[in-house]
Amino acid sequence: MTEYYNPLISGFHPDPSVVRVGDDYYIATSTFEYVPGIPIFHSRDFETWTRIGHVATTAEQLGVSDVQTAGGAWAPTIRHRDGVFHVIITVAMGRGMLHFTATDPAGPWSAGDVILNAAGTASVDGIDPDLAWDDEGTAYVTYSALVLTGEDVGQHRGIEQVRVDLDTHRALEEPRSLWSGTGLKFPEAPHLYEHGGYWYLVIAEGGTERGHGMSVARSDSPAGPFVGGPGNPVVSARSTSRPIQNTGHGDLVEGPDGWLAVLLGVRPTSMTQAFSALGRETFVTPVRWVDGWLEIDPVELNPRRGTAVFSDDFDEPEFGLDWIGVRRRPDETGSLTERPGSLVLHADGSTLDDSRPVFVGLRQEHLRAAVTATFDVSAGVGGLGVRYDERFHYEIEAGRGRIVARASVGGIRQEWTRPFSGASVTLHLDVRPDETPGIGGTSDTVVLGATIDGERIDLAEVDGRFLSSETTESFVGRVIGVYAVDGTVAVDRVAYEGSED
Ligand code: 6LW
Repeated sequence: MTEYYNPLISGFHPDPSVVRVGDDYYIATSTFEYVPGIPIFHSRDFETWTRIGHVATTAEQLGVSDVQTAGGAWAPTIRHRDGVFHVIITVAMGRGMLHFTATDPAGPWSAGDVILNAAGTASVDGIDPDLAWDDEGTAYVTYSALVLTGEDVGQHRGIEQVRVDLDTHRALEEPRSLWSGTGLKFPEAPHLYEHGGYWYLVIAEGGTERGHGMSVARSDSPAGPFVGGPGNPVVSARSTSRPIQNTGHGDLVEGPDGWLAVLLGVRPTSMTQAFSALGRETFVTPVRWVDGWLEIDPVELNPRRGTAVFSDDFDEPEFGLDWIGVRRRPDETGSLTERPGSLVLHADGSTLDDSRPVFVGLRQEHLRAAVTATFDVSAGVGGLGVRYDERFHYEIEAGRGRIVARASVGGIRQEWTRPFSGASVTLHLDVRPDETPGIGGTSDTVVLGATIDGERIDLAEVDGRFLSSETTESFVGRVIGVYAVDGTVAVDRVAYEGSED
């Protein structure tokens, strides 16, 4: 039984990387097309984690302004050396493999430098880069050589490595192939550790879905050759009924009471554990070094109890750290100064079907959630919605004489409409986990409603299975937010309540 909460960081926070600096711990996670990107979390006890900032505060730092869906900020590695924090990451279909530095992990971070190949002609071509230094201070970038550019795009060359000059951001050699696992698909998420006289290479393999796992090899040198360990995979939930599945993509750290692995997982529900509504979350599990090899415990569910509450009355001139926008910053789509005490959203012709909606959102971080948003729609049409991406989203909107609930599922659309002539309205988006035991269940139900003249009216109850990482085949998770599609709307308050019960 883990003593730590699991999920450790709930909601759409995949591909975690962790670093310890003294008694402080920091975690960075993936953010894909969302801005700001690459959140940094801080803890001193490995229980309470606080979002303290972001590596990338603009879309341009990542190159995600027009990035295709599923592309963007994948899998960071966070490390610390000689007083400097480093984050290395590949922005897929964006700027490529980038290196950021900061002296304060809360930021500001550098603008991000591309890690160039030895010829200096392009980014090193691979994902999930790790950064490690040997005793002489030589920097090693070890990565998963999934080819993202050129005629070989989509090919996978296994785990590769280059020594890099971090001053010039240029590889010092051609890529070297390293041990790439036990033969399962998608060897990725490599991390190097020096421990007990060996260099260890920990990777994910099997794919980030139900076959996911972590495997380990060791060598006398950071450059290999590496030899796989006797007990691979050292952690996996595949072919089990564990409540946490897809466990893999882990990073090791010496925690307050022993070594730990921070890794991704999902919490699929329904009769066959088919649907992970929140997407891939961050989990933790104990690790032991035994006879020169790793033992990693299965990941145990230990959710935070009680109801978490978040609200924003938009009284501050800047967005809080929880807010994210799609391919642009929240303050590029909404104003907190135009009408003090309100978030003003000016429609620009886009809707939630578009890649750059006028949308400002929060991650759904609990299996059960109730979100309300109070609008002034006297001059436009706006609403409250939950999205995976442009093809998969549910929303309820008001304005121009009606209230509309809508479900968009891969091009299939259904609407529920009622007349509405008011100017002020509170919209509701509730997520209710399914309690149907066994056959006939689903993940959850999304209820879309409105309070009109003090009376709550629910327009639709929509099966939540179509907003899960499996059905959308997505790397992200649910994001719930407010948006505008016509004219100008003002949002006076957003309130989120969530629980795991
Ligand atoms: C990440 C890689 C992966 O870079 O997905 O499926 C990418 N595996 O490890 C985005 O999470």
